[in-house]
Amino acid sequence: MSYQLFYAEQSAAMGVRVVLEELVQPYELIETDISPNSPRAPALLALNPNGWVPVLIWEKGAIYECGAIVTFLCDRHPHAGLAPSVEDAERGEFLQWLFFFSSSLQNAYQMTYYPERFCQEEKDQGSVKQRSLTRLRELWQVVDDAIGDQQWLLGSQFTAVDIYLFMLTTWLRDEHGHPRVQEFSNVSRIATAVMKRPSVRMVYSFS
Ligand SMILES: N[C@@H](CCC(=O)N[C@@H](CS)C(=O)NCC(=O)O)C(=O)O
Repeated sequence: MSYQLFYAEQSAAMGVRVVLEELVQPYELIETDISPNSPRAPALLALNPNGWVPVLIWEKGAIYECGAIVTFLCDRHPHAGLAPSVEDAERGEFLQWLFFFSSSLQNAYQMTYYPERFCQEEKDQGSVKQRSLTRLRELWQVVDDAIGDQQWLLGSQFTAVDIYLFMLTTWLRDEHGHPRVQEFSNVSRIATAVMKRPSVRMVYSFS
């Protein structure tokens, strides 16, 4: 059975799709509308009551949470070397970045996009937005400093966390007051390298 992926353009499901491409696994996309004022598809809600993508369906069930899905896929298909194995010294760092991206960085993005979800009073939205923009910059700086002059986030081995990093850089938007990726030269270098991969060019429709 091929995988099925609840999917929307510009969402975290794109990163999962790149991972599936890199793993050369068959999959089917279930395109779904996640725009703020649209109702969520009942089939999506049945699997993820939060109404978010990505959700991955596999032969024995379905899972949500992007970081979990990425780990699950890399571990199921270790031949591609997209994740250090549990015995490898880099395994801990791999998990660290995956969790940092999916909890801290992704959350900071959410707060800049949807400040109304993070405060009770409308008057506080501007303050939430300002603080989260600062936070987003601080968090990217942490990643940039950690990379230093390494080739990839984990050093010399390209892994799924580099794909995740790339995906997150595509969410930077001038209209939201986000920093430009070029402000973080090490992040930018890795994002540019990831962008050249055939899997990424296909999923993100770069020519
Ligand atoms: N923590 C979740 C967050 C998923 C998430 O926020 N997905 C976004 C797209 S990137 C979404 O479905 N948004 C719709 C909404 O917030 O209503 C994960 O990492 O999978």
